[in-house]
Amino acid sequence: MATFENISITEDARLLLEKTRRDGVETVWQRHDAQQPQCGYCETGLSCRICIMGPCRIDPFGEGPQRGVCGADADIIVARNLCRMIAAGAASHSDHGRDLVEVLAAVAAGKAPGYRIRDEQKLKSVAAEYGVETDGKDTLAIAAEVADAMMEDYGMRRKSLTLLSRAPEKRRQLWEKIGVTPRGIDRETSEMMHRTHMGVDNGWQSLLLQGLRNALSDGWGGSMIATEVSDILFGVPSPKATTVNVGVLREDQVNIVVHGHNPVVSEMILKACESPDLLALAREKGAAGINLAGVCCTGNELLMRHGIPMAGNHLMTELVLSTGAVEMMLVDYQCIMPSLGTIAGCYHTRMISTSDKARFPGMEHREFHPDNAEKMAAELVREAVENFTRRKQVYIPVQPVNAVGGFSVEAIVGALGGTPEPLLDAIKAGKIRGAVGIVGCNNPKIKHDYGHVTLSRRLIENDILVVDTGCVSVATAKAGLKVPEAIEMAGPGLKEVCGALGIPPVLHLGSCVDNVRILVLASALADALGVDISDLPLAGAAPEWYSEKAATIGTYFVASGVYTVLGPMPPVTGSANVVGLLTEGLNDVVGATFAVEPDPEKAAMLIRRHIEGKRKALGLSSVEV
Ligand code: SF4
Ligand code: MSK
Repeated sequence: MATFENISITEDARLLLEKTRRDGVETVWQRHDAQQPQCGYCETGLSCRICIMGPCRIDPFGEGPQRGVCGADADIIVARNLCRMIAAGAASHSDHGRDLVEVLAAVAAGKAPGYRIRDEQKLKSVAAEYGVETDGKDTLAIAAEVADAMMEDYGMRRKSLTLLSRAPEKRRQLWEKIGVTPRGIDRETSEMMHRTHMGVDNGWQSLLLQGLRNALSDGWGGSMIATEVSDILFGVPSPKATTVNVGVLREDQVNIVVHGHNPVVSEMILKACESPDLLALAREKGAAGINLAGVCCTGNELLMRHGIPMAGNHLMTELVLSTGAVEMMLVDYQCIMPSLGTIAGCYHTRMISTSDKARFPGMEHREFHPDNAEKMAAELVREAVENFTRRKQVYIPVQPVNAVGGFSVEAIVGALGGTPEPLLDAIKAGKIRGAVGIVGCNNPKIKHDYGHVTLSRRLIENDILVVDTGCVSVATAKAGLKVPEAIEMAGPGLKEVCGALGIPPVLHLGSCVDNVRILVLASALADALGVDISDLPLAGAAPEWYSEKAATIGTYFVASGVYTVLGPMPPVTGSANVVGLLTEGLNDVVGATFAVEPDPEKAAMLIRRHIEGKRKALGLSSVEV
């Protein structure tokens, strides 16, 4: 087992890891160690269990089998495995989007007490994109029609997704030309699963092209719908002050933590936490108040809209429980380790699963639906307050760090004075060299938060604006990069621009589905310059990714023209052809590629070189990297 210093760069993680050892609690890092050595066939993508003539594997050293029982070679097997990852990621985010559309429809039908349309303006602008007439119509009638039109995007009646219209014209023409324009959101995932069934698509190139289309159906479809409907129902985010790390838990208050991805449950929990009756009950039980905190992307959703503090990111979720300070953790879905129920059992924490599609060992299941959510949230917050008296020893070893979150595209453009022009001017003048979206998870294979923070620091030092989402956003906030004073760590140009605007050099754009905000911002910049996204000095990075959703995000970034550097290697090295296509060949297809570089210092160099190359091609000043 590595030392705590080698496991995480953050003080709260290290101190809580020591605590878990003292408490005899097993964590993700111990389980990762116990899995060593991990399977080399799976790591290289060379194992296949798609049918039960197998499982099969290909010997990468050429001494054992070179084809599966059906005759599939390394290229087919690797491509099929990657495509199934993309399909699973697209299904996850897009299903999350569908759940929000169902809430929108329930609100419109008057069947979702407690929920309402918080942003009519956004509803109307999205309605216009969907061709829904708004003049003289009641808000709920518009909401019903928008929900209906979005549901159509999930199906097979359309030739292309509605929100693709947000992409630059040149990009849409390119997608059309190469045959990757996504049609229905569910359709592309379903077709991906069909094509990867034994005996269907055995062209590794055609499989990967469908992988691009499937990822695009999420980025410009399901995930984009998730973000838009969240904004309509819960408000378009605007900059909010907040605090981060495990120190946001309060020794003197009832602590409730929300975890997962979908804001539908957590928004109702927040409402209940503000109830005067429940606050009075908390005081009766000896607590000074009710403190709601988030982890992972459900937390990001609340942070973006309400400034709710974040206790940690993916690899902190087990450690947060080991403080002994959490009265209740409520989970919805995605990135929730099945170990959490067991860990909570070592403390007084009550663990509640809330989604009909996500159950976990050691958790009580209390299902939320639009019609019962308000009532259920009040009941559960009451039970959390009552649990305060069962609390034993508490260990909250750090003080929270300040941060600012809530930078939707609307907020960024607002800060720029209503148009992206000032940002473009700063890029043209070379004060800002370019921008990078850093996204994704933590992974025990990479020192916790090291990839995120090191890469962000190196980029801002070199006058590159960073926008981040998901678990990265907590890492950079904990490192102090998300306050206006962080401009002191930026290069002179970025410092000047961010200083004048009063914004940090690392902007928090939200949760994992909110990566689509990066696509929208990139499109606005491309349109303003009259070029394609792939011409811009932009890049994406996922320095510590682990999930299938991150594979999908990376793929829709690349398919949208954004060069993307991954930290951990995806399981593709078993096929030189697939690796070649992803890292070089795609340039000729979509004008962007993947790169893989686990060392964030080297990743920063790759990205800077890419950005300077794009600047040069645009006729802007460039430097040798
Ligand atoms: Fe083996 Fe082919 Fe079946 Fe895969 S699909 S398990 S390679 S026989
Ligand atoms: S929560 S997908 S670990 S970013 Fe979105 Fe974090 Fe990755 Fe989950």
